Amino acid sequence: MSDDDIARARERLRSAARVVVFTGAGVSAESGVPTFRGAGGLWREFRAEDLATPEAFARDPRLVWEWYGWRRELVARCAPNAAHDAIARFAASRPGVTLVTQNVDGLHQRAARAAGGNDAAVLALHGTLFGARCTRCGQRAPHDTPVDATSPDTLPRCEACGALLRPDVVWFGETLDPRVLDAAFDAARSADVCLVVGTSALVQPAASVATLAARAGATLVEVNAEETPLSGVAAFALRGRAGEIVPRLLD
Ligand code: BJW
Ligand code: ZN
Repeated sequence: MSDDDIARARERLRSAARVVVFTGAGVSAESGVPTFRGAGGLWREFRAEDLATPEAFARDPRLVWEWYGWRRELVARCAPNAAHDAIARFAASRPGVTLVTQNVDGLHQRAARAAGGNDAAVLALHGTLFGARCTRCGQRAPHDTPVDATSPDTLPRCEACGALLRPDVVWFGETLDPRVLDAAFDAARSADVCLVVGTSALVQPAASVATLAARAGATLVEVNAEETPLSGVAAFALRGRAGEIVPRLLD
């Protein structure tokens, strides 16, 4: 990656009418939030089958809540980094920017609020760590109070119907909220540039945001510490840390 690559990608972003920014766990790595795959990733230490599937929750909701409670506390101690901040300023300073994230950590939303932008406009494909929804009636609510997971009887319950609440995230084998996914795909299809930051691009249907955009003619700009399946398709595959490269592209 040369300074010239960054300058050319930066110019492409500056002159684009419509930009989709698509992010994954790598954008939050420098904030101290663990990624999923790769060294130090959550799936190296924990089995997704035990913690991030509807079957796992049905089997042992206490264990699953305990894990999500731990992740909530971890993320609550983290702050948005230079990449989140640059993306938030970029989105707040011009029209035509759609931010699509796979992350459930809320750091893009916190950065958006700090930049005077619209945190509600962030399309969070995989939900949020700081929400819960009812396993029976489906009612969703913000939920960021500590969870007492010492026993199944102390787990949070729905105010409306009394059934068990679950984290408001999307687990393996579950469908994504169609309104959020459709909005992301629509933005991808009409984008001039798709800036992809810190995702292994392995999880579907989320990764299709990038491939749809590329297929529809968008210039793909990838920022990642490592090569991914998107690197070969990207017009610019910028190798390095999001917190260093993204501000150079967007500020
Ligand atoms: C940096 C950096 C720095 C690090 N700077 N870069 C084939 C077999 C089996 C299943 C499937 C299959 N094909 C499709 C599926 C289904 C499955 C899937 O995609 N599986 C694949 C893994 C194979 N998908 C689903 O199940 C989805 N639903 C679905 O398909 O519904 C239809 C359906 C219904 C019924 C039956 C079948 C289908 C749902 C997927 C939900 C994913 N959920 C999770 C957990 C969310 C909640 C939680 O957080 O607890 O979402 S899994 C996890 O992966 C999380 C992430 O959002 C997602 C993506 O990960 P991400 O963000 O890319 O992170 P990493 O760690 O993978 O990558 C980090 C990157 O950053 C790396 O590239 C680093 O290099 C880089 N990096 N530091 C720049 N400083
Ligand atoms: Zn309910």
